[in-house]
Amino acid sequence: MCGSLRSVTQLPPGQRTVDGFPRFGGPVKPPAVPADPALDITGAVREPVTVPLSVLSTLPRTEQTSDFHCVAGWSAIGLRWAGVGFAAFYRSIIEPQLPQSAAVMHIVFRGLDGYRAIVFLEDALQTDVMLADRLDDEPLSLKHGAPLRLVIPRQYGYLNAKHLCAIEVHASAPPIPLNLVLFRQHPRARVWREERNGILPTILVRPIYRSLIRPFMRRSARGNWD
Ligand SMILES: Nc1nc2c(c(=O)[nH]1)N[C@H]1C(S)=C(S)[C@@H](COP(=O)(O)O)O[C@H]1N2
Ligand SMILES: [Mo]
Repeated sequence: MCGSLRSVTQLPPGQRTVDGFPRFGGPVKPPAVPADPALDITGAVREPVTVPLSVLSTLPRTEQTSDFHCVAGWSAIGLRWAGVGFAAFYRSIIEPQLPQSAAVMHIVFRGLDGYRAIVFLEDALQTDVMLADRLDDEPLSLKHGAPLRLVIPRQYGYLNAKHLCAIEVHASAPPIPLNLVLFRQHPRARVWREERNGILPTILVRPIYRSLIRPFMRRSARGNWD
């Protein structure tokens, strides 16, 4: 009881807890994960490189327990992630590929399903941002983003890209994906500032997004995910 009380008092504005960690968004059919998964590093690098995920085992491993906040208004509490800190990955794998003059401002995380999340470098380098390959003491499931996903707990779920296959570095902001006005995502997506939408006021957006939770969850539960 004390545990749930603590979590509830720490929920960001406009969020409500859900039981467990539902799958949300993403394709109905699981993407095919290659036998030897890798990350393509592209954009403002001297030359694009392909980094096999086995390289992650050369970096220090980290663990964290954090809450997950979907922009639609549900939060999953106390997820135990394990993997590699993004800052460590950036410093030892990406930075050596940059030309000296490069001023990186944005990172694009791409998923095997074609998904793109655009994150400010400043947000991506926070100490709680991870490339996670384990959740709750199990290898990351296909449902939650195998083989590797971004965990960026202070940003809404839509920046927590699943099924990572590429990371792009950019000096200026690339165009934001998905541009129906209603769903124009906020570029920064900070949950504690309730940056839910790039255009519409929060008070209007909350009930609209909330009404989408049920249909999205129903859709996401379809397909063969286990
Ligand atoms: N590759 C990929 N990553 C994605 C998405 C997606 O559709 N494809 N949806 C995002 C959204 S909107 C949310 S809320 C979270 C949901 O993560 P979950 O399905 O593990 O609950 O994944 C995010 N990452
Ligand atoms: Mo989301």
